[in-house]
Amino acid sequence: MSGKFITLEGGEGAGKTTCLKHIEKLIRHAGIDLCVTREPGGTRTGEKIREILLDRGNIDILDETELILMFAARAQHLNELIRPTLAAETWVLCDRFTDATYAYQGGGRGISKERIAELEQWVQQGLKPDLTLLLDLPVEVGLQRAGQRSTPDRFESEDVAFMQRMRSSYLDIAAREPERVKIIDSSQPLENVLLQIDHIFTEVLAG
Ligand code: T5A
Repeated sequence: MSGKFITLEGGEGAGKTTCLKHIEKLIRHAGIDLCVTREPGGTRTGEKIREILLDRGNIDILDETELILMFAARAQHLNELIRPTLAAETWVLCDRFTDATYAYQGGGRGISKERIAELEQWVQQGLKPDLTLLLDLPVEVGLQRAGQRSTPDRFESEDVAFMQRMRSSYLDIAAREPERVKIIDSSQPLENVLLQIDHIFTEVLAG
């Protein structure tokens, strides 16, 4: 037996922070032990790598460096936190995971899926989320929402074309893996978004 590994994905301004808190509440109310974490980050070393990746001042980071740093943080996260937690039969709820790499570094930056898959295989050794919720909304709506927050980080500063490619990549993954990846229409008002999540979790928590 092992805990369930659940990930939350979406473009900029999709409402992940808000939805993550709601999912956390649903799982804890069901009496299930839960660890909430995020990528890039989740460990001491991973959080240091996150700082490098998000810092807008780091304009010289190569696409390859960015990709490798994502997987470096992920290797640390898997070994230090995710695998031991799942082995202890505790569920893991992770804010972004490898689908984000396919969407941002693959779709956004144009790195080939094959290259990403090589690193995925090496670092994850077949471990994948049991369930992924993809908060999907038109790029313009997301950017408008995200724009109401503080200064944009290195990824939030990318242009609309980057965001469109990132969204398409996410939707491609969902189309290829409909059992694992559930699309949530997050362009809806928040109460409707949370209802869609409730609907999915009624089944997850019953099973
Ligand atoms: N990254 C990450 C990669 O490039 N590759 C990888 O492999 C990985 C793992 C950091 C960055 O790293 C990149 C992608 C990211 O750019 P992050 O910290 O998850 O990842 O960054 P953000 O996308 O910025 O995520 P946040 O959780 O900070 O914010 P969200 O999803 O943008 O959402 P949130 O909840 O802050 O909502 C934005 C605003 O919209 C409102 C909220 O109140 C808030 O003001 N809102 C709504 N308004 C109306 N209707 C709704 N339904 C609403 N839902 C939320």
